[in-house]
Amino acid sequence: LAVEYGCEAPFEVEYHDSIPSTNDRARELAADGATDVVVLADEQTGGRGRLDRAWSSPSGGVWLSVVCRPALAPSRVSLLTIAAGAAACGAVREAGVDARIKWPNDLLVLDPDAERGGRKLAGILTEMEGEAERVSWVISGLGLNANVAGDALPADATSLLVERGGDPVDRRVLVQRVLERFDDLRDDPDAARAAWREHAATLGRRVRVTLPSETIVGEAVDVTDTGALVVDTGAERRIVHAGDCEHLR
Ligand code: BT5
Repeated sequence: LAVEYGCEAPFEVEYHDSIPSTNDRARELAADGATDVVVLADEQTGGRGRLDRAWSSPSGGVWLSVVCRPALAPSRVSLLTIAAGAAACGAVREAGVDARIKWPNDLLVLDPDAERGGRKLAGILTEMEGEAERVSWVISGLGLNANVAGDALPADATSLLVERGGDPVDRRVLVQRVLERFDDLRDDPDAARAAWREHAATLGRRVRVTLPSETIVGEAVDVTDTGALVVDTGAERRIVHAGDCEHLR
């Protein structure tokens, strides 16, 4: 499989058949000073989502983490989640699957019959370390259900294999496209926002965003230049930096 991928510019790729978590390995590399490195695995045995949730990562997926050192303040790091989501969504759509982004980090195949209005195809986990002024490193972790059978996934999930009627994708091409797009968008907030808006399912939708201290309900109207969601509650415009977002009917 390492041969299937090869080594792709603009990132150096470290490939693993099986690893606990590419984000954990990327953290080790970041701590050693690495940058512009991608850790890519066929299978993860301890894949992580946000808030210590588990991420199923059977063989056949695209489980990858990019280490970079952008000239960004920590408050703007969500921009990389926006860039990664837009990059992944663009690449997925080139593979013939009509996915959309649910803010901040889910790629969904929309389906009005599904419990959450769509089936989850991919998720992003962004982690960082840094000072007040500037980050030291950022890791953008992407979990994309590529050539994974439906029965190996959680009930409300889907994969490219399922959506393409059993026709596997060329993961080498897919990863190459994701990384090229991410490289184009990561230093260009305007381009990242524009690409995100183009692929977003959330804009114009009525949403409920759950924060640790409160719940905000309203219409999602935009994403800011820090990657935050702008929600119009009718009474005011709220800027939401992080949280779980649900699309309401
Ligand atoms: C995410 O978390 O969506 C971020 C997932 C990031 C995974 C990548 S894989 C490469 C890198 N290395 C890692 O260890 N992690 C990153 P969150 O929004 O918290 O969603 C987690 C929820 O998605 C779980 O609680 C399940 O309900 C669901 N889920 C778990 N595995 C899934 C899968 N393979 N496909 C779709 N949904 C899944």
